[in-house]
Amino acid sequence: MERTRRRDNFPKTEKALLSHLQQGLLQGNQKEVHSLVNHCLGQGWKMMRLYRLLFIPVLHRIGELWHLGEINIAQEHLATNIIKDEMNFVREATTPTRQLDQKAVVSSVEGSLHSIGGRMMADFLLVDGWQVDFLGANVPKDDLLSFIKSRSFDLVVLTVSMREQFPITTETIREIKSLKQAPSVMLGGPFGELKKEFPAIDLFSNDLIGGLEQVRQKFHLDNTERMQTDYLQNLGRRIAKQRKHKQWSQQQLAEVAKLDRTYISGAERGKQNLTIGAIAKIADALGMDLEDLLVPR
Ligand code: B12
Repeated sequence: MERTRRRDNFPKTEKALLSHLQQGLLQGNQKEVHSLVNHCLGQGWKMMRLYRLLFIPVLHRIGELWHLGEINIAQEHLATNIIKDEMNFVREATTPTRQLDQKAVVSSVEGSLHSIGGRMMADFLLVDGWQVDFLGANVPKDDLLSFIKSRSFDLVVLTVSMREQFPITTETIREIKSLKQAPSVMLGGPFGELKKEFPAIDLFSNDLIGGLEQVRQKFHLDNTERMQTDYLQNLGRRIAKQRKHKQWSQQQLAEVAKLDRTYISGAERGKQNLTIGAIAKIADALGMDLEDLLVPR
């Protein structure tokens, strides 16, 4: 009972959710943070939305407070580690949208202790169907090189977080690019014009979504499949909502629409690639205009 009431009490707006998350992190209240994340997942939030609207901004706010001396390193570490735990949870709770043959390795350059941006990029690639090895922070250049040589990667994703790391980054990229059958290299971090500093890189970005889009373009992995999945899931939700509104069972809807119950069940779960004819029958049975069912309002 207590659980249900608390879940329902989470703020509605993204801004308020972000403040709530920040408060939970600063209090070190992992349970509350976890409930909030669970709540968002329950509301249909996807990994990318959670990272983009909550995790990244809250880490930036925490960084700002640390920079201003309003919180100490212990508090910052606790908050960061709670977010890392929640990222693990979200990753486990997310099913990749497809399975690709492409392999990537994601690593921070030697000397960089910042690994969360790279972890997030690795998660986006995983969900996008890539096979990913995530190495984390501060990987010595020579060890990274021998790791890359020992497997065949299509893409190496590097994070550089501070200017002091530029010389070792240049060196790392040069050595990767001189390998036989060199993989593509993406460089990410907070800097704008990385291509000027590192002409040998294939892709660069100072934001994660932009980075993912570049990877999709470079490897010709368009997202029509993902769009179809999302569309079918939303369509299924609209069907289920209208059916429940009429207080019908799936069997009742199937009978009126002259379709099989398993077809209706698959459609509501977004698992059935519906024909226009079937959608028309369902719309008709539910007393809806076809357009109202096809197009979200
Ligand atoms: C957590 C944290 C740490 C943790 C890191 C833990 C970990 N496992 O990663 C620890 C405590 C280790 C740490 C150490 C340090 N930190 Co620190 N840290 C942070 C903090 C609070 C959050 C960083 C974070 O993960 N953010 C979330 C990620 C997703 O955001 P992001 O890093 O900004 O990444 C964005 C872009 O850069 C880009 N991006 C990043 N990586 C990648 C990768 C790819 C492939 C792509 C495409 C894009 C991309 O996309 C992201 C989203 O927009 C920031 C505050 C802040 N403003 O970010 C400071 C911050 C980054 N740290 C800072 C500093 C100064 C340090 C230290 C030097 C402190 C010290 N005196 O020891 C050391 C650095 C040591 C080193 N050699 O690297 C400064 C950096 C300033 C700068 N760039 O010059 C910041 C900004 C804090 C501040 N306001 O001063 N830090």
